[in-house]
Amino acid sequence: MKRILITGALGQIGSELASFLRKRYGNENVIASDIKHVPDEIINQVGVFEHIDCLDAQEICSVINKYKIDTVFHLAAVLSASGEKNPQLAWKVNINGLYNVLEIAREYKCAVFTPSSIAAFGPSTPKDKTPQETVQRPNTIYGLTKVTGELLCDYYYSKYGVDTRGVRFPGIISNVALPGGGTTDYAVEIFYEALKNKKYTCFLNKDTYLDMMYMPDALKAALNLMETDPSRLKHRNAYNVTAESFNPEQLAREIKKYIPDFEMNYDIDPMRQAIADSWPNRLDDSAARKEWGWSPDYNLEAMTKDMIEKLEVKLHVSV
Ligand code: AKB
Repeated sequence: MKRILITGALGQIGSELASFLRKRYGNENVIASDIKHVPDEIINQVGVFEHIDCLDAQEICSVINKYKIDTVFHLAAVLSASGEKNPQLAWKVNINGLYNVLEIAREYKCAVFTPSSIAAFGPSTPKDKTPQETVQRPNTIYGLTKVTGELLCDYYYSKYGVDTRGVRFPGIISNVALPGGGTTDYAVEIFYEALKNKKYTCFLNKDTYLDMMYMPDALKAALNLMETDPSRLKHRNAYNVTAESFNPEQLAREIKKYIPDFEMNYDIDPMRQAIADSWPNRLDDSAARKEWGWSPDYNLEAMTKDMIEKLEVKLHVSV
């Protein structure tokens, strides 16, 4: 990787991936892009930025040309809960956007990283130690687009030799940008509410187990996979990765160690609960460990400690 383009760079992962990759490859070699325009107050922090709507192939093409891009981290996507509210938009953005990126990557010989998700699994998938290769019959539009995306990326690799790679991300927990429109968002919101108001009303049931990962591990996963010698990769699109699996009650208990009077309440959102119930409890990520050395640094305890320390500074509160 020498010249990198990130789509969806103002989103939860993109906001941190850009600075993470710039530290490694140099500021001028990482181009951030998004359909949104950069708010004036953060324009100086964003670095090289271009406006790209991934549904406009011409816009992608001209940026790839302008900066001689050789690797695309294609993050622009509509997440699970937003997708159920507007399935047509989710299909358009997640599938047509990816198709445009892959076609341009074929023409300009770019490598492509595309995140898949635990959403690529469905109710008939084994819930525990979910294998790398197993039943994939999701029942959300987001999940459908993720399975289709995995297959499309594999197709571009085998048919055209495009160097496509991806991971099935779990819920990502971070303290920089908020997630938007996901089912796992509770695991981020809870920290902000705990620190600001000492209480949180969770939209998922207390015993809903889901895979989760702290942002530093997610960034490491994307980078390590893209830097691995291609001869080691057998599964490409896309690798199961996880760092921790917990339910809302366990997360609340961990937060209470720092904020003893934190109060957790529940007001279940049937739509998001149904999505969460259709996803695995915990993935088996042994293929990623074996093929490119995946190994997370943060578990529930270490992640909670770091989130609280970072958010205390960001929100100007102390526990
Ligand atoms: C979502 O909840 O939609 C995402 C995901 C697990 O892909 N965070």
